[in-house]
Amino acid sequence: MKLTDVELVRVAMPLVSPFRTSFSTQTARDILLVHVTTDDAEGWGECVALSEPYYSPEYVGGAADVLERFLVPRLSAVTDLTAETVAEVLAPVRGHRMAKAALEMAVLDAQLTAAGASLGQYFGATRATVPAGVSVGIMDSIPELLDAVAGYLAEGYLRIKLKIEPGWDVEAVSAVRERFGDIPLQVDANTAYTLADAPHLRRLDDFDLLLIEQPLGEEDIRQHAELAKLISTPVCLDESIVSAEAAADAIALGAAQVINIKPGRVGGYLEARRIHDLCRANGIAVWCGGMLETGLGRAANIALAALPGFNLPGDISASDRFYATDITAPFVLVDGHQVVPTVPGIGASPLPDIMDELVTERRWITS
Ligand code: NPG
Repeated sequence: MKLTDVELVRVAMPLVSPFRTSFSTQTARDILLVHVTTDDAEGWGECVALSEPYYSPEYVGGAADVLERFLVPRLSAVTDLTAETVAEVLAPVRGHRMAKAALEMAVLDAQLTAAGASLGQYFGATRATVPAGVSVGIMDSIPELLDAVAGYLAEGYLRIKLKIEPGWDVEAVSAVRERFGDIPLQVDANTAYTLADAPHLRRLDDFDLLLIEQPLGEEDIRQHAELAKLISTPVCLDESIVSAEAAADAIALGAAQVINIKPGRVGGYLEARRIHDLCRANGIAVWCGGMLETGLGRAANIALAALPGFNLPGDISASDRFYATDITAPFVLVDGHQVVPTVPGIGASPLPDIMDELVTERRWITS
């Protein structure tokens, strides 16, 4: 395959309600899509970088810049391009995993479309549906939180994840447990604590949580191993796991009993697959994280989550959890599950009429 053209497309997507985490409050997204044409087929990728560098060092404007100036020119020079070689061709550019992941995803979509294969088939997915969990942001009050959780449970979500931060943790978890009983429940701190908070975090042990996600800093892998000895809630890593190497180190150190796999964070779906394989071989539980993706990223995440090692529900909610109008045909829950796409390619493509309404910028960047 050879890239013939690459288009960077920005879409503005308002969220149905503000989504507050310990690092930001999102009310709308400025999403970068990568559209490639090749001599065989076209493909779409989605960049998960947020507008500001508060979750990770990447941000959407930086991702567009590195794609235009460094990543696309490198890939355009390759004449026998495959999705499996994208990471190696882009490796001289340090970091920028979310930008690289978007480009690899677009090439993979084109390759699979040309071959008439779905992403699930390519991965060797073993399930036709995957259980969906939902991530619930930090709220202004406990009654507001309980209303939100009640709504998501009524919609069929099979697991609730509560965002926490100092001042919004034990009380919120306790209220949800008291009201909804023995539902599958987990928490996500997005690096908001330090090891000195261990005695406080230990109070969460009483609530039989599935896991606590990324309580400490991104680079504090050893400290997560220390924390894991001090609390009984299983420790799950998200931000710290930027590659299969990082996952291997975290497992060896005892820093992660569970790993959240996000393709964008680790540089693409192929690296995500390697982390799945590594965790499966080591008996580490994994689940598929979400980054407020449109239907494009959602489709691909659902296919990934259908691999056999994904043994916990993912953050793979329905399109309407975040967006009133998605850029693809909407993903809807069926008995709390998402149906794994079977169409060729990554599993979804943008609907032109909706794109026309939401696009803020389109830019062809190939020579
Ligand atoms: O379901 O797509 C979803 C969102 C799940 O909470 C979620 N994502 O820290 O995991 C996270 C958080 C996030 C969202 C992180 C956007 C970064 C960007």
